Amino acid sequence: MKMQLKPEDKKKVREIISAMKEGKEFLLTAHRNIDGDAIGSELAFYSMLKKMGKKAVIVNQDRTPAIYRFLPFAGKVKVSGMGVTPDKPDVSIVIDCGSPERTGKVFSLIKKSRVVINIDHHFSNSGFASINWINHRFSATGEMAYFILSYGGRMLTKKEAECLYTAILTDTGGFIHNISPYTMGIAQNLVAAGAEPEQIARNVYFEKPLRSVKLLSLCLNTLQFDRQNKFCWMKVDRDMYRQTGTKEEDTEGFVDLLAKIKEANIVFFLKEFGKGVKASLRSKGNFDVERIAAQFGGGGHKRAAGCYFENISIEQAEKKVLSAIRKNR
Ligand SMILES: [Mn+2]
Repeated sequence: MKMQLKPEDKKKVREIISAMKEGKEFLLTAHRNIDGDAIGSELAFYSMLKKMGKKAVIVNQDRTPAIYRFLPFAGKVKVSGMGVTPDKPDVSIVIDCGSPERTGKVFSLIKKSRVVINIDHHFSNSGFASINWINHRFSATGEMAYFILSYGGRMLTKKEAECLYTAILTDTGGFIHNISPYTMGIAQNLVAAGAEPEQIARNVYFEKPLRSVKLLSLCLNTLQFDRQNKFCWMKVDRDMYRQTGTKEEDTEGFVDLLAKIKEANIVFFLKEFGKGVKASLRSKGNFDVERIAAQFGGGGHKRAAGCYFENISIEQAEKKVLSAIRKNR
């Protein structure tokens, strides 16, 4: 299926391609608390750059979540502060990131590069780079990456198709929300290029270690409902990790379960993470959870957002999020 871009988007793709041709050493990065869209797009770009004979390194602030470690090239991803990173990258490609600060510790590396390319579909993107391709009409940055990878009739490899299919699948919540007219056409082309929907969905959604389900059972005991304001929340503390032998990453999907509660219009999930607390928020109606996350230095989309509270107890974080939601309700 032939996919057509609008002229202004085509122009951006051409600009990015020529910067990729000119560049020698690339740094690929994305937002902290990395998700499927960000990691899938990074890996696809990594493959493309390698095929072009370029040097490329992927550096992220956080470790790749376990559910994405099946992806091709996932073993190449470096976590900032660990392993060798480029001293002075020629070109940085910042993916799925509303602001450069959202890359966390990788920001200091980006600042050293000659050219910064910003590819993103978030509504609020500051246009911080030398080349900015920002368009919130795309359901995922993976869709934008698709147009770059297939530029000039370039054929995608099976591995690249798997990465981009995963990016789009996860950012649309399983091809459910934010579907643009491009989404299904691109997915069709990715399947034609070798992506296997069943195998990818199994890796991402349908395999959960027993310890994670045990953690969920403890977490569900904390479930609360604000009847008046119609929102639900639950939390995971360090003691629960200890009791079940789990880690922070074993909470994958917990917030999506919360979002299924019919009576709630807004939900949020809190977990103790490192020295602080991570919050994930979801909204079903018009309530903008990105605004809440942004108050605390986070970001995301209107209906799905997140933020991190440094050096704070889970009770304090809970109070802050509750009062922010109630104030804006
Ligand atoms: Mn995204």
